[in-house]
Amino acid sequence: MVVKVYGPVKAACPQRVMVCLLEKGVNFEIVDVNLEVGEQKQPQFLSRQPFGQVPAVEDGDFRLFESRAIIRYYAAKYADRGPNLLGTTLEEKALVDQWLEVEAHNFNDLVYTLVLQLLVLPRMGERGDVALVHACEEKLEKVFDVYEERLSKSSYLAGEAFTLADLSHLPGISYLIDEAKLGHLVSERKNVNAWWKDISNRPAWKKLMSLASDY
Ligand SMILES: N[C@@H](CCC(=O)N[C@@H](CS)C(=O)NCC(=O)O)C(=O)O
Repeated sequence: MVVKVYGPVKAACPQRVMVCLLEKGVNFEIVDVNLEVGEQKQPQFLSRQPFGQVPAVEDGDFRLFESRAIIRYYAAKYADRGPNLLGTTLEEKALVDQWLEVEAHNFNDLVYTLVLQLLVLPRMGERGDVALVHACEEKLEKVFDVYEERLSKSSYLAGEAFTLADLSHLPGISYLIDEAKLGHLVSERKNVNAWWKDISNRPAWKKLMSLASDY
């Protein structure tokens, strides 16, 4: 039975799941959830994701939400298919987890706030908070400085192979560059820039971007 991914193909969190499935060569069906009209807060969707957010997946009888839990699940379920996204040794796995946590707690919140202030609120006719935008940008500069240092020592965040730690950053960095017009945060850093060029040129991400542009 084909995996169903609930969430718009243009939204960052569902993209995290979709790019993982594409990396693993797992067929999936996208079930659109219209965030603009608040479908994610309707009882029918809340039964899949009680916090009213996308994505959620349905895989036969099994349902799961939280994008990073979902990518860990599929990386493990299809460990023998496509690239190894989890690491092999205990230490490699721990490093993947470490950088996934960094993405979730140090990086993502800042990107989320910037996108909200710079794009979502203005689209709703509200003004973004300029001071908050500056504060987030400054914090994000520091996060990228840490990445720059890390990527001067290894090709990918968790070591010498592309893993979930890198994959999980694809939607957020893409939003920063294409939507929030903050690409300088990446391009001004030699190692981060080379890493971004590498991971964003992977066939799975390119395929997802092409799917998203057709919607
Ligand atoms: N921690 C959750 C966050 C999900 C999330 O923030 N989803 C956003 C889209 S990227 C959403 O549903 N926004 C609409 C809303 O919160 O009402 C995950 O990673 O799955």
